[in-house]
Amino acid sequence: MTANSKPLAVRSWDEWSPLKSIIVGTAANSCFPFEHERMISSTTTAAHAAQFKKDNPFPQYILKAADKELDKFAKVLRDRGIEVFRPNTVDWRAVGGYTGSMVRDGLLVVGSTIIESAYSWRSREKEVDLMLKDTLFKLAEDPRITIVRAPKPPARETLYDGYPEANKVNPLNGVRWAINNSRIAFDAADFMRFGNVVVGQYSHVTNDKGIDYVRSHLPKGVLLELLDVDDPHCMHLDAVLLPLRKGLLIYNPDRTNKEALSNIKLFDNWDCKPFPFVPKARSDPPSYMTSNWLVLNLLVLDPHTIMVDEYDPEFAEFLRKECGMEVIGIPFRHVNCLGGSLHCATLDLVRDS
Ligand code: ABU
Repeated sequence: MTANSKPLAVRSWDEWSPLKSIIVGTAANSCFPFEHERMISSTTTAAHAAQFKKDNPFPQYILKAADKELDKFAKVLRDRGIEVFRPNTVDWRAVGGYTGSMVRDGLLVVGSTIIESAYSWRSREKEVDLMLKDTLFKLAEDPRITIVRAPKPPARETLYDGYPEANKVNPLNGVRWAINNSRIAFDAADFMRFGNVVVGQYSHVTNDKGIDYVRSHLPKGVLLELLDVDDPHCMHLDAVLLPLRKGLLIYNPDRTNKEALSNIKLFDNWDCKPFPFVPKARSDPPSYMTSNWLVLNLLVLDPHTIMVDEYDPEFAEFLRKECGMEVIGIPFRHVNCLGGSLHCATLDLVRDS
């Protein structure tokens, strides 16, 4: 087989086509991220804000249990014939970093183009390099794969300068974004893939320059559409939208609605269903930085199969009965403590479409 006839190790255009290869995060050594006070108050849970300080690892019992959950998740995927890569183990405390568990946030894969996040959280600046130098960067040596590395951020952080005048507000709720527009900033998880359309949102970590930058690096023919999202703690689109297959989407009715979705032409002929219940409260183990809407943060394996957190059996039943999905439940409560659920903790590399 010549290099050019080898199947591409990175090719994934949407969130639902049959999954063939994926990265599953690791929890070991994760620390509370240490960021500007305005960022912490905008994106984390007020009751836990004091824990977001320098050199503060998450409790060991949470990290151990989270790694067990992630290992089990990886095994279930492997048992189904999906290739699973795991990140390097990193001493996050030693490097002033955060975690290896939320791999979705750092890289946006659109086809065979990988766009690295220009993180506004400086604790995440080296995350992708440290976690993935032995996996993703090796795969990306194939010249058919384009890897767009993050622009180097300035030595002195400028994103918090000039507040409040320099910061825009979210027009839907009047909440001022935590960051200004002085440099490119975005998290990959503020974007979701729908084939030749990527849907994105502004958030406390994604600004105008970030949106323009992502748009300019998308593969030819892929359009970026923006969704206004009504969430005072706005950060990441994958607890707002859950596409199950082409034409079928569950949305978070607290943050968006049919009218906002109808501004995106792609959804013209889609069945967009609101999440049908009040999501269950999550407090033990603690939700340091996430909402109950993690219930939507799930991994679709193919257009008729989805992996869910076994904590939400009511929603699992809805997905089975009303959406025709086979549902595979796994425990994930301790991974949730670190900032996300099954979608956040993964990065799909290959989906057959
Ligand atoms: N990182 C996803 C968090 C989204 C949410 O808590 O609603």
